[in-house]
Amino acid sequence: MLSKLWGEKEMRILILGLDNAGKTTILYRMHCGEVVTTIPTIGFNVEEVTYKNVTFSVWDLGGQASIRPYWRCYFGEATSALIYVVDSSDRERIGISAEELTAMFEEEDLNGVPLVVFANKQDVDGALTPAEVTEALGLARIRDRQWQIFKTSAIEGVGIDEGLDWLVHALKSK
Ligand SMILES: Nc1nc2c(ncn2[C@@H]2O[C@H](COP(=O)(O)OP(=O)(O)O)[C@@H](O)[C@H]2O)c(=O)[nH]1
Ligand SMILES: [Mg+2]
Repeated sequence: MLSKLWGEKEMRILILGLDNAGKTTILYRMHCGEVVTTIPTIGFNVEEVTYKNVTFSVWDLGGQASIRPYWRCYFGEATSALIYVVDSSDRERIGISAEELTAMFEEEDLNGVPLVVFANKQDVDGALTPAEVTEALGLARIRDRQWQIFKTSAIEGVGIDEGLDWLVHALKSK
């Protein structure tokens, strides 16, 4: 279904979340090509897959607040969509994850950009439900962008296609 995005227009889809959320696992699950890890001189790791006109960039949030001014220059205005990955089994850090997402909403370049939240690690006993993740992230307060949450298990390959499918439709309807 990603093939519906292939076209002329350059697109960048950011995959963000705290470390250990499952972002890299999801990137490999998408089978869009070879993952390339770049370490820009500004000093943070970015994993990227480019397939035709679409680039997926994975970046760990948290722990390095000082890099936030730099990543904007790096990613530029070309961000078409945001995929936010949450480790639903990490109740301790869900608050930090929420703060990081809120901080991303402050970025002008991301205004109006559609958001997919993956409530990942649903295979783990005691994981937060999508409703609990929605509540913790304050998603119901979002007014200026399309958003949707999906329950996923990146390890089992569950839920990712559904999320990408929604995203493709959101991008097509913009
Ligand atoms: N149980 C479970 N473990 C997962 C899932 N997704 C990722 N993991 C594991 O969580 C750890 C961190 O995953 P990784 O993709 O490296 O996270 P990243 O830091 O966000 O890129 C790894 O040990 C993964 O195997 C999932 O859906 N369920
Ligand atoms: Mg990673």
